[in-house]
Amino acid sequence: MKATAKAHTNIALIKYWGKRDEALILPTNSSLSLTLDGFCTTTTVDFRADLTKDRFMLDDQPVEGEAYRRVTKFLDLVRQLAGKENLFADIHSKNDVPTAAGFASSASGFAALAAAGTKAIGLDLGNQELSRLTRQGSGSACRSIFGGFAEWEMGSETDGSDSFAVPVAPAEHWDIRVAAVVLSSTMKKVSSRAGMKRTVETSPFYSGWIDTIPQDLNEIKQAIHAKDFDKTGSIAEANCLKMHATTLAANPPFTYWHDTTIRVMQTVQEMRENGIPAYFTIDAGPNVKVLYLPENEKNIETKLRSIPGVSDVILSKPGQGISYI
Ligand code: 2P0
Repeated sequence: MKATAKAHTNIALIKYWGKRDEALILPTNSSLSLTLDGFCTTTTVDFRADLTKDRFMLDDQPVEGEAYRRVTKFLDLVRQLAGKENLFADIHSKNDVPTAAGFASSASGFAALAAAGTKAIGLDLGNQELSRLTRQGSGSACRSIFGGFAEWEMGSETDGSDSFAVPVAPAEHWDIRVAAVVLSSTMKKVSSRAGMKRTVETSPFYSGWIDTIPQDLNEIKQAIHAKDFDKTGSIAEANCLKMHATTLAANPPFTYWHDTTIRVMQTVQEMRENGIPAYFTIDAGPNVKVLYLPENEKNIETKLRSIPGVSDVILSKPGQGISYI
């Protein structure tokens, strides 16, 4: 009872920022992302009758503690669904998501684990059902089931039955690019889980964030379908700024930005003023992701690499959803 699956990470253009149910991982807003080809996790799950507990190896190292607990807790859901509560697994994961790039490896990680785990235990789930299950491992992971652009529909049911991702446009629809700008200095990080919780509970700006999501989502989907780069980029950039504004008003206040983060943001805005279309987005960390079109790749990469405090620039294209190996 063994299966291997591969999944790619995704970058949110309309952010998921806040939970209405922490146990089931139900969001307070719908979100939309682009799955990237450069960063992936490959996971093999082997359910074996001779095991008395799960074993989890990440990049050939045994994992314990909180990361182990999250993986076994997720496999409990898989076991429950299959009616095989007493069957444990050997899990081997390989991460090709450079942690320094600031992409959440939990997105590709839980998508690959869900795909391999369900297949290994003999479940045959459709992508919608798989996305709904994956969501309970890590919210953003439910979008990585699909390639290209995907929307996580927040749903309204208390049991989470209508909260899963749906495809918006496949990777082949539009060759839009993402440069991950890696900063050389690090800072103490508020985890995205803790950050979104504090913001929901204390930020007076949070209601403003929620109020503007439906319009952002509607408009960006139209822009993606029309391959309107300026519209897609400007909505994504503004949405990112709104998310980060909520953290500044939280109690206690916090920000994920570093001085170099702001320098990269300003450089992107200057590039636009000089006629090079580029837009930024930032997740729960100091690194910046820059959206651009293939014809401007050379120019943009050179400019980003020249910013003091930038240690690397990693380029990526739209990627595919989960696959089985
Ligand atoms: C996103 N982020 O939409 C947003 C934008 C960070 C900023 O999803 O608690 O690791 O496992 O559901 O998915 C990061 O949060 O959080 C995230 P959990 P997750 O990509």
